[in-house]
Amino acid sequence: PQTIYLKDYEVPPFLVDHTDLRFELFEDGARVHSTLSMRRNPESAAGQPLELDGDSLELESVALDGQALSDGDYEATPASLRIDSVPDQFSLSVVTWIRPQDNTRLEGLYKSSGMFCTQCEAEGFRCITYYPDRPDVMARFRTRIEADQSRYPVLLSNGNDVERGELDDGRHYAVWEDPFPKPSYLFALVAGDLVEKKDQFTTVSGREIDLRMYVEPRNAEKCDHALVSLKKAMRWDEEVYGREYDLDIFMIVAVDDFNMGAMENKGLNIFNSSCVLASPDTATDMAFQRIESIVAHEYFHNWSGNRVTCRDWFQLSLKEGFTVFRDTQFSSDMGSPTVKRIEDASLLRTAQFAEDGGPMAHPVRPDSYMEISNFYTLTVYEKGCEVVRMIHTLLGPEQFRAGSDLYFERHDGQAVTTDDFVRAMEDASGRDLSQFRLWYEQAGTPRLTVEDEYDDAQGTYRLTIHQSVPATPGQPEKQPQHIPFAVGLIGEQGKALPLRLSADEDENDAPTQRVLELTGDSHTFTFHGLQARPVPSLLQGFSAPVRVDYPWTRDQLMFLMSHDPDGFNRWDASQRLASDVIESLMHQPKDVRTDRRLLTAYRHLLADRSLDQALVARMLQLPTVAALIEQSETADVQAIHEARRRVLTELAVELRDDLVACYRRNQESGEYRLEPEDIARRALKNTALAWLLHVKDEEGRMLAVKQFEGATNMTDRASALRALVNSDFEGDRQQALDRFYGQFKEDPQVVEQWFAIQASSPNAGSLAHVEALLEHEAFDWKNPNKIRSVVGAFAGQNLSRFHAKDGSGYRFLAKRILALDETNPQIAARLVSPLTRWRKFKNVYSEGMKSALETLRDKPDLSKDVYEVVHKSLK
Ligand code: DPP
Ligand code: ZN
Repeated sequence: PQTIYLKDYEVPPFLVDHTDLRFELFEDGARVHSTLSMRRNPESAAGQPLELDGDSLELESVALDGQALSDGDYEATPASLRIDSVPDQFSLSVVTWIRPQDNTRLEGLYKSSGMFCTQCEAEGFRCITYYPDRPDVMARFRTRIEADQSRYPVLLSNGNDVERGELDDGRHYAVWEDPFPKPSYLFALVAGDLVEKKDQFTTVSGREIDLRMYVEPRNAEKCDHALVSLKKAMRWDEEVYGREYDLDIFMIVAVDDFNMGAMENKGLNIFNSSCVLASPDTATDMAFQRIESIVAHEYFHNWSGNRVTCRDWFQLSLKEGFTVFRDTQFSSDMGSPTVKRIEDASLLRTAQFAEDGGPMAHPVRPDSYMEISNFYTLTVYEKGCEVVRMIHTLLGPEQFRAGSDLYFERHDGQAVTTDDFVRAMEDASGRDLSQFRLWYEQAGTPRLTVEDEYDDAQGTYRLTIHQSVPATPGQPEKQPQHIPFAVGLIGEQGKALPLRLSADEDENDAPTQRVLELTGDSHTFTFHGLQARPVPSLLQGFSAPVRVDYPWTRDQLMFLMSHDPDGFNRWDASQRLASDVIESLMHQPKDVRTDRRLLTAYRHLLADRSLDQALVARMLQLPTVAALIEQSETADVQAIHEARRRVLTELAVELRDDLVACYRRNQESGEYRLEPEDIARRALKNTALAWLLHVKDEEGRMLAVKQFEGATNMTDRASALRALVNSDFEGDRQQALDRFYGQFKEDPQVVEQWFAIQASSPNAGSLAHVEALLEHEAFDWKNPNKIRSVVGAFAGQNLSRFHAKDGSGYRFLAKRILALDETNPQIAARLVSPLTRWRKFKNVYSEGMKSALETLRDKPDLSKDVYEVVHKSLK
């Protein structure tokens, strides 16, 4: 496969003013009539031939300005259509035949549970018709859909519904017109037998917007949460960013078979069912929160993505990084900001840091790719979000808002670059972000090494910070980056001390948090007027996506856990302390006990009613095996898993009574409410339950069974099930699994949870059991959610089983990827990811991982998706 480079970007030789589509949908295929009003781009070199993108297309006819062309006038393959000589302005009409029914890649137009739907980002539109399928070609679309009326009563596309009518043979049609020019990746079509849920939103300027959600009839009761979330997001975007919705209707459709989480098509968002449908009986608190944030994310794209879009796919983070930032701000405003920050930072520190340290490491703005689908990554999304967050930190909220206003005003209707975004921020604020741009250009996670020195006689405290950015593939040398480093100093009584950077600064004017700006290899900051050596609270709020090394003592970490005014750093201290304790137990004889201090810290936490209980629930979670792997130099997964289990066992045994008390205190009765206090209460209670079952506590077992049977919501039911599945109570485990399946087998979203709970369990999820799940009646290789909930959960979350020393987990994964590569290469390529970091592991693992990658490499006709990941990983 070919590598595409950012440096080769050229403006499109032809532009499309108007795209007129007519779809005839049938049971054995679909005929697509497209008429494009095109003209040469005045900014492009003259005389270029017309070349359109295609993918797996069967051409039926071509006409130029109404004149049918014959074979010699053009060159057509399933992947391209070329006409050497065209006038400066013309209309091109093309008819293609496609087979949505056989489309297992789920790109372009395909069928899912009997309905037609589309996924065009990034390059799916070319699977529908020949087109200049690139985001910098923006056209006004008019779409006519024709289909059987009884099978497909609902016919949807982007924009406004302008005409409908009946046709012969029981068929009907609908015409949709989108007044906003858009790139082809934002095109969408849906045809199916769906129920409509209606709602309304009045915009800030008083316009009435029709909100409509379309789902299969069995899901009619699962729409409320998405609609409520949508209205909250619409209001929030007006209030916080001054963005008003622009069309008269906004539609959301849920489909079961979907490669991504959701898609922001203009006016017609299409969602993976698991990211939009919810009721208290079927969705957990986590699912409710995820849905709220994804609905908001897709809605926010209407401005950050659709009105202003990307010039090319190297700029993907322009819309994704900014939109993720917007959705994290939104979620933070809707719930607990500290907990939201902890969730985002843990994902970044485990998964994104891993990506940044592996063979697929790439900058937030990549400079090359073979298959763009492989670049919908944690780096582009999550690190991209952190980069925008740092701009927000450096500029402050007012100037950031001014920059965002300027960006939207300046670029509305355009396809632009991340550099245009940064420039708008600079122009609005007067700040120079030239060095800051390295965040978009350099891959790898910067490492900060911090040293300190206290001078008793002077009453000064000096912090010296060194930065280094590691080498990554293709980038051996790095320059220092511009890093906002938020710090505080905590005094003896747990008081946040004033940070005086000079001796003359008045104590009362000095803030207790400062954002130090690091730009060079090393900096020293001196703080004045300190009576005693303080404890530093570093990188407060995780102010930059970097690693921090500082030789904290366990006593200092204990101190920060109970005193740091920065909630994020309290959690961080708990994780550092627990990691340190776990790591020190690795390879130690079995009779070496866990440091008592960890026990004391957890006992205090369990009893602490003054702290945000959602934060307490988070702090009680031991670092995951994935996080511990990421923190180690060369990982020994089994040793990590064992040491973590030992610590968990000891904590649970010693704190047994505290856990039971915590459980009982947080046991709720009464109606299910999705308020932060209730969510925190359930989280705490269910953590306590999981710990009790981990040590086979009899009372815990009784509580779990009772909770499982009496649960009034899925959070409690699934948590009890998970606790039983992760326990050694094998009889109860099986009974609960059977009852759960019996009760929910008609509901795919719940069955996916049932699969994932088993596949990710170190106890229940043996390889043999996971293989058996693949044979289960509810498993379906055509459905990405099922694949993710069994194969993905096993390889991504059941790390002690996946990394079996005999290599069986790796061989299992490779075999499944090989089969999937034939049907859905995008999903196949994602599943390679757990193997890519083989160099991070001890030989006993890495050899097996590498040999699994070699098995993949040796398959003939590998898709370019899998090819790219495998070849880069073996390099
Ligand atoms: N639908 C995906 C997202 O919103 C890709 N744009 O991130
Ligand atoms: Zn997005």
